[in-house]
Order: sequence, then C-alpha cells, then structure tokens
Amino acid sequence: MSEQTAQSQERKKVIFSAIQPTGTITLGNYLGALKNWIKLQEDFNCIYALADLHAITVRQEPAKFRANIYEAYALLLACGVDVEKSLFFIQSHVSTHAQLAWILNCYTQFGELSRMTQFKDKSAKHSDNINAGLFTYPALMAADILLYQADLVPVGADQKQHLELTRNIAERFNGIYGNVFKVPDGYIPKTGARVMSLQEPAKKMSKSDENINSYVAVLDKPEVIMKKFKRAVTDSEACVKYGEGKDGINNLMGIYSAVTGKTYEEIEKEFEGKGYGDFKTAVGEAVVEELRPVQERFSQFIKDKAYLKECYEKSAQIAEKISQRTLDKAVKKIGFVLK
Ligand code: ATP
Ligand code: LTN
Repeated sequence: MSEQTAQSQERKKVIFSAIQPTGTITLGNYLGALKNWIKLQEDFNCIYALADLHAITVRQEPAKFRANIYEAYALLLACGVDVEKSLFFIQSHVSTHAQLAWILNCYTQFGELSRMTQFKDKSAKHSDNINAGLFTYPALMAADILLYQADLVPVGADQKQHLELTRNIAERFNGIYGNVFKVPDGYIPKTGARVMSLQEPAKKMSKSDENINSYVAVLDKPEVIMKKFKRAVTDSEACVKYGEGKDGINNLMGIYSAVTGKTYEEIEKEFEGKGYGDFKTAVGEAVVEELRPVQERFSQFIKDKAYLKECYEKSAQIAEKISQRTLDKAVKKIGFVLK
C-alpha cells in the first residue's frame, strides 16, 4: 500500500464546536473561534452547531431569537463554513444532545459546576434569573462534544474551563463503564484567543455587552468599525508597545496581529514614532478589509431561507445518526433496558 493510500485510509480526526446564536457575532467570536473553524475544514472531519439550547439559559425574546438564529447560520456560511465538507446544524434539531445532557448531569458534581467562572459571571449579570440550566450548562456542552467522539474542540480561551470539565466528565464515565467517550483536547489560537472589550479592556469582548461601542460586530458597517476603533480606550503613553498595564494597546495589537499575521515586534517597528491615532486607523482598516468579503456573502445567504433550511436539515439528519451511536453505547452501559 502506498503511503498516500495509507494516509487517506487513516481515520480523519473529528472536530466539534458550537456558538450561541445570541446577539450579533463579534470580532472576538470570529478571531477566537470561527477563523479556526474554517481552516480546520481542510484536514479534519468537522461538526459545527448553533447552540440554541445553551442560549435559553438567558431569557431570549422569541422573534429576535429566531432572527438571530437565521442570522448566525447565514453568517457562518458567509465566514466559510462549507456544508459540502462539514456538518453544520442547529443543536435543538438533534435530539441526542438534550438526552445525553440529562445523563451527564448525573455524572457532574455540584462543586465542579459551582467553580465555573462563566456561571459566576452570568449569574451576577442576570441575578433575576439564575436558573438550573445556567448552572448545568457545561453538562450540555460536554454532551455536544462527547456525542461525536471529538478529538479537538476549537474555542476561545474563555471556554478552557468548560473543556477541562468535559474531559473530567468523560474520564469519570469511562472509569466506571469502560471506554465510552473519547477524551477531547482544546484547540485555542495563539493570537485572537481572548479579544477584549474596546471600552473596558480588562473584560472580554462579548456579544451580550450592553455597550455597543465595546465590541465590533462582524456585520458592522465599515464606518462604524472605524469609529469604534477610534474610540477604543488606550493609555496616556502614546507608544505602540506591548506591555504590562497597557490592556487597551495590547488588545489592539492582538487584533492587528490576528488579522494581518504580523508579530508584535513587527507591529512595534511599523508604528515606531507614530501615535495611537495612526495605529487605531490601521487596525480599523485591516479589520474592515478582513470582514468585507464576509459581509458581501452574508447579504446573499440571508435572503435565501430555503437554501439555509436545506443545509441545516441535511446536516442535522447525519448528526442524529452519528450521535445516536454514542448515546446507545452510553445507555446500554448504564443498564437501562433498551427499546
Ligand atoms: P455571550 O456574550 O452571549 O456569552 P460570547 O460572545 O461569549 O457570548 P459564545 O457563543 O459564548 O460567545 O462563544 C462562541 C465562541 O467564541 C467560543 O469559542 C468562545 O470561546 C469564542 N469567544 C467568545 N468571546 C471571545 C473573545 N472575546 N475573544 C476570543 N474568543 C471569544
Ligand atoms: N459554551 C460555548 C458554546 C458551546 C460550545 C459547545 C463550544 C456550546 N456547546 C461545544 C464548543 C463545544 C461558548 O462558546 N460559550
């Protein structure tokens, strides 16, 4: 057998990731996760989802929620998710996710969930609605990943803790019942893994932030993007250099580096002797150019609901079949009587 044949026969590694269709997708989501989703499609077996079940851990207004789901689906196709190469479905369309999530809830400890930073942050932010789903959110995320025996999970740095918990749940379950789940690894980019708020650069850029100047949305118009970067909070030093206590500049350098591929040293050299104004303009322009083709493709996809439906239905059917195999295996091991 030639080396080439052997290689092509080797099982391709499986990638799983998801994003919540809450609000508009930001530059943080794009640089921290989505850019990797697109790249990985060439060499891996990729399975992607819109996590609508996760999204209702925070109250959603129905009409707006539905519009956000369509928008997010079209936008991800526009970013380059290719349904000929990968699966891309809506989480609630594949029934195994909620089923395995219940099971994994019973193998996840109260103490573990209490330590999750996202739970602490979101329960502080939504103190009027600290529901059980918000608390057990990571068990559903573990189900998403483990159902597909995923090897790698491309996410931003903020999801590291949830991934670690997923690994612990998988190991615990395997420890009791034998090898049921593949224990996955994270895949976190070197630059862009944690894009910070443009207004409070110690906080992550988040699509649910009330202050729209704190984030750049992938669908923001060029002039809006330029304005948001010009208003970005920096410091009084006026020197484009990466360093401690310079959260704002560090963040802009991270964004510029993730978009252009330039290293921090190259960026420092490029802006030697120049002020923050010039730098902010350059960052804004680079981001506008990066997002222009995505915005153009989006405007086509969003008009064609029939095409979107065709894509998500086809992917969901296949996902249901693949994930059912893992669910059956788990159910059998636990000792349920099979149907
Ligand atoms: P929300 O504000 O509603 O919690 P979010 O903006 O954090 O949403 P998610 O849907 O939770 O977005 O995350 C989607 C993906 O984007 C995840 O892989 C996450 O790690 C990544 N991500 C989110 N925010 C950032 C950020 N500021 N920098 C880099 N990656 C990010
Ligand atoms: N919790 C994730 C979204 C998400 C996810 C997943 C990411 C839901 N299920 C499975 C990776 C794998 C977030 O980004 N906030």
